[in-house]
Amino acid sequence: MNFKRHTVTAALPYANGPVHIGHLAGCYLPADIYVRYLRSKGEDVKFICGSDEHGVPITIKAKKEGVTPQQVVDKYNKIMGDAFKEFGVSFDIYSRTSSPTHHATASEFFKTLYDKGVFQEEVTEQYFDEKANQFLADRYIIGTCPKCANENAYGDQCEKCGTSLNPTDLINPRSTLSGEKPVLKKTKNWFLPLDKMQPQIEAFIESHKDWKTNVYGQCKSWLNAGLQPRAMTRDLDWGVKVPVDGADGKVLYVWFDAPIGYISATKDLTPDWAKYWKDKETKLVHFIGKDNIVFHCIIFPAMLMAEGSYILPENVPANEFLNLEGDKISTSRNWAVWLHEYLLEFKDKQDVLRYTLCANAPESKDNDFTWKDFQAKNNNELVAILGNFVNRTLVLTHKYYGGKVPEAAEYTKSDVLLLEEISKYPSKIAASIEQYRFREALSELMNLARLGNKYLADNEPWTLIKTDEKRVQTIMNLSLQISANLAVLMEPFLPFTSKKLGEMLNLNPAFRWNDATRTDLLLTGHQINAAALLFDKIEDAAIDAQIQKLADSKKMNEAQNKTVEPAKAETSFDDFSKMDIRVGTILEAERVPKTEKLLKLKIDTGIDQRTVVSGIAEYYKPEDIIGQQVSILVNLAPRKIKGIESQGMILMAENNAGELSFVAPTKSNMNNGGGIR
Ligand code: B3M
Ligand code: ZN
Repeated sequence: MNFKRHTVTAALPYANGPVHIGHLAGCYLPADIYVRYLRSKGEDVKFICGSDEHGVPITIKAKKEGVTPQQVVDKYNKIMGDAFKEFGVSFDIYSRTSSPTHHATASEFFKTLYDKGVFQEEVTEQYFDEKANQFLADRYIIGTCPKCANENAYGDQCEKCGTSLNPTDLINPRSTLSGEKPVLKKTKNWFLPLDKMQPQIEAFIESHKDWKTNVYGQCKSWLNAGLQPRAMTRDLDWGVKVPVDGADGKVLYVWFDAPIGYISATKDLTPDWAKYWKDKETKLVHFIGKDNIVFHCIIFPAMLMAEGSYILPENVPANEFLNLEGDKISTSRNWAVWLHEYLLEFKDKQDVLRYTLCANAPESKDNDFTWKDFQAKNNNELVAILGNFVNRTLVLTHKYYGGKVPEAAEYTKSDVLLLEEISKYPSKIAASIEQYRFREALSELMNLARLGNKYLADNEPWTLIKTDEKRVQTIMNLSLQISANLAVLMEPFLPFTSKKLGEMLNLNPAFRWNDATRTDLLLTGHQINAAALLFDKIEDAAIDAQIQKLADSKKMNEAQNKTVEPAKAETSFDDFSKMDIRVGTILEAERVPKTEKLLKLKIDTGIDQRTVVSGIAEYYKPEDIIGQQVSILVNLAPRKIKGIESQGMILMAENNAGELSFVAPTKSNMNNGGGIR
């Protein structure tokens, strides 16, 4: 079926932290590529997003930061919206679920279902934290997943296996507020009878066997397990109030209100919103991460079906997860590449990240981002292939023709083949994009640049210019046309570079996707602008700094997570004063061969000079500590370490990153000289 228009949504991220590469790769970048492509095709499309500002993730964050939930969402709505904009994610609106439009829309939606008698009103026993005096919904409760035994599954979902859960499904539940075992308490809630709706939902899923296998497969496994009624309200105070009598102190379940956020955002965008949600000729596509599949493929469609006047999603292209340097991205462990930090360190290189994340997108399985690969993709692909081709073309055009497009005199057989090849790229790339295969689409785009590069290398205009000027004109004309086509076709993937190249070519900005089938986008005599490099090499130092930053993050975490040893048993003053501690000076230091940690030191204790073996090689280099004053326990019984008799012990102190340093006299007490006793 052909559609008249498109509504494309990207998951509303919780407004509880800045944006990292995992967000971008998982859903916002593919959605943006898709939408930019549709726009370039001249399609009528609305690209909808905003922040998800309700639910327990927000209240937990507020508690952690010691501020109100409203302050949390105000702060992060702005930070996240700005980051998306800076990376060229071209939403038509970035809205928020705390907006009055949203509260009204979600409320009304609930009321419609309520009035239609869709909900089952039920008093059930829910977990309650007596210490915090609060019901424990969703992320306020964790426990063992009954399906995969993950010990930290949330009350509404296990993030490990994706199963959607109710708090009462958890084995060994505990409150995340107090850590206590919760008690059961009666409360009334409104349930969506998914069990009764199963046949309808099943028919819907079955009509979409074309969905990505990971998405279709997950849906099937839920359906096979049998859908259960699910509470659409919660005993919480942050969210959209339940708009019916007898519901004081209750709000809509965040996964009820959040997807309605797509609708309210569209309302905020255009008075024509209903067309984008209710007209059967609109194609609705949800871009999400894999942990949101059940909500977008089963629960939200069930809500829409029950309401009755809305269209259902045509596709839900969910990505898997992106890992970072072999480890799961984690906000709490600061194991992430934050977009705002990236921009400070790699100024104006948004497209390099977009390129790497798309080339490595976790489309069909979890994937890994590594800094080395980022560097390689930049240096070996963007610089060496795309940048190099365009640069050679533009520089030679300036050199030979003062920047005026030369006339293509006569095409050789191979030129004709090339022209044919070029004209196929728009449909090749389009086919991949329309099937949500963005990696494949991007690699086809690069193949066009490769084609151009090879054409230059095979024809060597720089050699030919001495013997056959006419031929060079054709070669350069064709290379310029390829550059122009690249500028148009790269736009969805690399919008910043596309703009830059378009400006350098002085290309008519009205050219769109279908124009790139042509090979005359630049007319003979057309004046191009000065050439500048599209990409530059990223040096090892910049990459090493990023790797070091992650290593520091890991160290910091290990230090924070280290359990503090309990205090040792009491000791007496007499025992303490048996220890003879003096200040000594290191005279000599050398590594103990075949060990990682040990240094052999010669120390002047004031009484004598003696040898001490000390485990400090990780923290100090031998050459740096000659002359250093240290505290030394001189009456410790000598013992052999690696065959060397150690006659005492150097006193060390440990900081909270677990690093050791000498306990040494400071300048102010050094004058006192002698041992401290
Ligand atoms: N906020 C979940 C998430 O950020 C959720 C998505 C809502 S989409 C309607 O993973
Ligand atoms: Zn699980």
